[in-house]
Amino acid sequence: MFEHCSLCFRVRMTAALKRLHLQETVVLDDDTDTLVKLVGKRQIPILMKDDGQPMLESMDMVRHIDGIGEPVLTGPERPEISAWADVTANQTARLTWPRYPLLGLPEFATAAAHDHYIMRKRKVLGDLVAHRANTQDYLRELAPRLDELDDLIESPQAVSGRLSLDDIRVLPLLRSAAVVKGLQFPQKVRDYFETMMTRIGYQPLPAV
Ligand SMILES: N[C@@H](CCC(=O)N[C@@H](CS)C(=O)NCC(=O)O)C(=O)O
Repeated sequence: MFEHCSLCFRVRMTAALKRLHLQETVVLDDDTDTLVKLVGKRQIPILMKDDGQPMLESMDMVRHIDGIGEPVLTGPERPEISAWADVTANQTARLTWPRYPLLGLPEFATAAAHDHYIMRKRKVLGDLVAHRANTQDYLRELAPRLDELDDLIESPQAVSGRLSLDDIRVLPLLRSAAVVKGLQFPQKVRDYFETMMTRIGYQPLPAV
């Protein structure tokens, strides 16, 4: 996993909700070899099951972990939440990707790993510094999205009323968005974020 990766956080939060131990290994951003050795390609997250078999899709990993013992993600799922998550993940990338390498995260612990990330993200998004300079514009554009979520949240304990895959879709995106210093969550979004992070026992990432 990478510490900054929201898809990895889906898996981590599921294990935490289930009070199951998940042995986490953060790889350096340029450590493609380890990933290729495990699954034949560069992809994150990878879950190595207890039987030694790897899994590659984060939602499959979530379902697998939730299926151990009594499931907890049994509440309703709403198409509006999936749609919100799809749009928001695209919209927040230009705010979050340029910030991750500033947070002192373990996947960027060497200069080579750090530069590897910068180079590969620059290919997708363009100049990361220029994106950081546009922060205020991007935050203005994101505000209606957060208001939309505020209207959709049914409870601080579960976005759709009872814990479900909807929480797995939403919470990791909020954790990522919260790396933007100055980003204000609307009241219900803030309550939901704080309640859920406390429940799973994770601190937010630093904000810059
Ligand atoms: N559908 C996969 C997508 C996984 C994925 O896109 N992972 C990204 C990281 S967020 C990745 O491996 N990117 C390649 C890279 O980091 O070089 C899942 O949900 O697990």
